Amino acid sequence: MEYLTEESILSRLNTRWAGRACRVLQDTDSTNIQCRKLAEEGWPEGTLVLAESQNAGRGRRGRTWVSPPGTGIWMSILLRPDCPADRAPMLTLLAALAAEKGIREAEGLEPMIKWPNDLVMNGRKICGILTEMKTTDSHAGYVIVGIGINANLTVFPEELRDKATSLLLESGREADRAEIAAATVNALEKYYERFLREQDLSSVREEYNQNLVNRGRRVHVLDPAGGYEGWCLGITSAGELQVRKDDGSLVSVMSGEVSVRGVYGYV
Ligand code: BT5
Repeated sequence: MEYLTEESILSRLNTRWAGRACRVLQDTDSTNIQCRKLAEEGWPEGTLVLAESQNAGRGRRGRTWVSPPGTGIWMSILLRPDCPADRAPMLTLLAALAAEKGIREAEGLEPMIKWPNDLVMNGRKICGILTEMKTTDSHAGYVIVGIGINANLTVFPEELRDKATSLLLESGREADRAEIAAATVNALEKYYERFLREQDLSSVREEYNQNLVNRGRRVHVLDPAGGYEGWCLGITSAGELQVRKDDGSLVSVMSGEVSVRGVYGYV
């Protein structure tokens, strides 16, 4: 196993600002927590924090993210987007697309996106994104985009065995963590600059939809106000998932409110 170092990341970046300030930690609570501390201290946009392991890795809504040492890419990047706070959730979708591209470029593998914040291979999760934001009034103050990629994990806790996987388990060979991390950050800088220009996902929508595992499939929308099923058409430029319900009506599902599952399982 190769240890991650700042040098191994920096030497693979082709960015102007993303990842240029970079910290690699050994064991930490959560890279999102550490990145947030740097944000409060005034570190610049693009600051990147990686860790070999996290003892308090987290998912959405207080869920836990399993982050054992030396096997994953557990990283967070600091963004300071000039946009209204209600547009920041789109950054989750951008990060998913960037991670998908990073993995494809670095490893030649083809994970798919499960809207809004997962990557999957063969129906199992290999990557999750956690976007956390500090708002000032209704403006996005700073945003921490946390990306967890299961690169070389070989064992998972019992409860994840049938829904999680890793690049190593899928491809049979060890993944190059520094290469994937840098390729993801390289892609993210490009997508993010387009997002800032357009203030939405119009320029990446087609690429996102091409990589969207849900597209053209039957989905079950788990809405607290009442679940329903329908056919998934893809995302809108605002990052909502378009679903055609069985009564013919078209709904735009916002991330955050609901979860989406395949009718026969996780995807
Ligand atoms: C996510 O949440 O998928 C967001 C995960 C973000 C992790 C990164 S790592 C770097 C940064 N620092 C952090 O502390 N977090 C970010 P969610 O959609 O809520 O999914 C969480 C669920 O995924 C859990 O409840 C488990 O069921 C499952 N899970 C936990 N660990 C996993 C893993 N390593 N691989 C696949 N699934 C996992």
